[in-house]
Amino acid sequence: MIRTLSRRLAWPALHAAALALAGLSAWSLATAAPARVEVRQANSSFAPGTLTLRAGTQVVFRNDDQLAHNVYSRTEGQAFNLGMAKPGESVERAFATPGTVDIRCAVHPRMRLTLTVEP
Ligand SMILES: [Cu+2]
Repeated sequence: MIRTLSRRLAWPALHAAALALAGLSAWSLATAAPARVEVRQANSSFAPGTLTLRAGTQVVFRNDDQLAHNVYSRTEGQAFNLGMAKPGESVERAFATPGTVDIRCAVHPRMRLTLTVEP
């Protein structure tokens, strides 16, 4: 008798909790989590070589090569240097300012990524 009663009470409560959790995670994705985009470095190239994203997006530069890379930019107002990244390592940066950013590798001058940051 008590067992039956507690089962009847527990099921709607669990259901409500699951709905609340689902709602919370949807809210988190929509409003709280910054967008992340991955750029690979493979065969001494950026992949993709051109990229458009919204301001505030975090870009993860993953080194999938057998040699080190050094991601940097000298674009006016957007300059940065993420330092050397060994094979298998990732470095990252958020791009907050709209504009076109010319991204390169300090080790391999032919490596280029044209990044367009939209407002
Ligand atoms: Cu490189």
